[in-house]
Amino acid sequence: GQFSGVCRSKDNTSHEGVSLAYGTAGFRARAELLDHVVFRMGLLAALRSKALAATIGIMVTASHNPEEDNGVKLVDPLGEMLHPSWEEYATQLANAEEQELQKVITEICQKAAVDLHKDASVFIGRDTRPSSKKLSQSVIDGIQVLGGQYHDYGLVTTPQLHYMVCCQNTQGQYGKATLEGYYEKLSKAFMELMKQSHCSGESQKHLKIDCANGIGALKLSEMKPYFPPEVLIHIYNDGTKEKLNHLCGADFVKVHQKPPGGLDMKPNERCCSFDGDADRIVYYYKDTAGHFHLIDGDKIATLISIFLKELLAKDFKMAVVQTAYANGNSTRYLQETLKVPVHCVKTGVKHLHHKAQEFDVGVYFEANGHGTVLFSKAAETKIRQLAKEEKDDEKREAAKMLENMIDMINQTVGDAVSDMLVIEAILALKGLTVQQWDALYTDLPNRLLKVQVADRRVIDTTDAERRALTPPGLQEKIDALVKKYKLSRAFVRPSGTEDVVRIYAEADTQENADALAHEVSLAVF
Ligand code: NG1
Ligand code: ZN
Repeated sequence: GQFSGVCRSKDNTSHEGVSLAYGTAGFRARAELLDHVVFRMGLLAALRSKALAATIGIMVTASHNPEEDNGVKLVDPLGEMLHPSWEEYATQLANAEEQELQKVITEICQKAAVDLHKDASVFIGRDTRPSSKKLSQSVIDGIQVLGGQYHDYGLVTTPQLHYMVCCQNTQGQYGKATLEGYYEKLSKAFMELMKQSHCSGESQKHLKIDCANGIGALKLSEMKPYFPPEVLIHIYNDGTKEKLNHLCGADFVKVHQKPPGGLDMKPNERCCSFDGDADRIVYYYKDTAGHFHLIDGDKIATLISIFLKELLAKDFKMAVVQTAYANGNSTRYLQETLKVPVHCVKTGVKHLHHKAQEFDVGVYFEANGHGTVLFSKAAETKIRQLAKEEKDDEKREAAKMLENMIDMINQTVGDAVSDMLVIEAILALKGLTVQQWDALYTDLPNRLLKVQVADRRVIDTTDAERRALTPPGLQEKIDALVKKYKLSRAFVRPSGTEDVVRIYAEADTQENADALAHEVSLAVF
């Protein structure tokens, strides 16, 4: 029949008892459970491509999760996350029994008005996990079963794949859909901005980067020749010695609030960490007394907002989008000191991205370091026009800076390489040291915990996940615990990527934040 070949050898049958849901970051599991899932996501990518008559992306990665895990996620035509209306199809396909597969495909085709005779085009990328190569081969098998075309980019960062998909579907308007095109676009904008910077302190130029033993190291090394030799980036944890994400990377640094292994930090040196697929970044340094200072996604959003606000003409509407995990003092600083509107949305990049699209300039960051800046089409056109035609020298220079920022920022998704260049450029342009940046505000002490429960789905939340609706009584217990401490806040939510419930607490001291988080975790059982 028309689906001949849909069924695959035995190792692709779904594994009994393992039910997967397309969550915050696609599917994630131990790599050996995923072969049939990625094959089916190859099918789904082809279906989505046929439905939209556009190129769809598919990335094999489990980001910051252990090397033994893997995952898969789809990328929509403009580089966004898969549209939520299709997440359900992804879950249905991934969990279908082998003999039901054809039926499920037919149902999806009916519901989503897919014409199977249409062409399909899929871009594929993968991270450096040992299991990724074989899994991406299964993705290709899935695409080919439905007669789709594909381009396999091989080893790329997640945001590079998003960039390629966007370039392809905008007929090159966003850039060239090649790695060279990506490196050229970003490095050119960076060098243009550096020309506009007047500070040339030697220490400004040194940056140590922990690449989590992942794809970021490979891609940064590839990018290095695009910069002149005075740009001094030093790559650590490049994957040649240690395991991916093991005691290093952005997630490790953020969660443990301590430096990664494999990177020797001298006092006041500017350092940063990427995660395993290079879509997150956090900065940090050690002061002369040896204390570790984390500069997370909230402080990155703040730095970028300060810079953009100064350059943007008054009539541009700018806002910052955060999640409930944003440090309370970052929100306060943005609203009260900087006077920028702040919006809180549910965890997950798709929610932040969607909200940020409502503004001329939308800055969004998760506290863990995933984020970017979106410029509306109208704002971008206006800025490019001002950069060319504005008579006032100062205003024209400002517009030019903004134009280069637009070209350097990966607007499709958070991108550690692009964000790093943005931050480095802003620090240089403003003549700020990492200590001055850190001193903008002081983080409220906080603690993030996770606990395993029988069924995490019994917790249902509201108010951008800041309040629990179910189980009954839980929110009241949390409210009572929060009242015991000063400057306190706490919430719980089921993770979308792990089988755990996450607990977040803030308070006036670290001891109190730890105690509150612990007490809330006991209330969850
Ligand atoms: P979950 O597992 O749903 O909390 C985590 C991160 C998200 C996001 C996704 C995707 C936290 C608290 N949660 O989601 O922000 O980055 O992974 O990678 O950091
Ligand atoms: Zn990631």
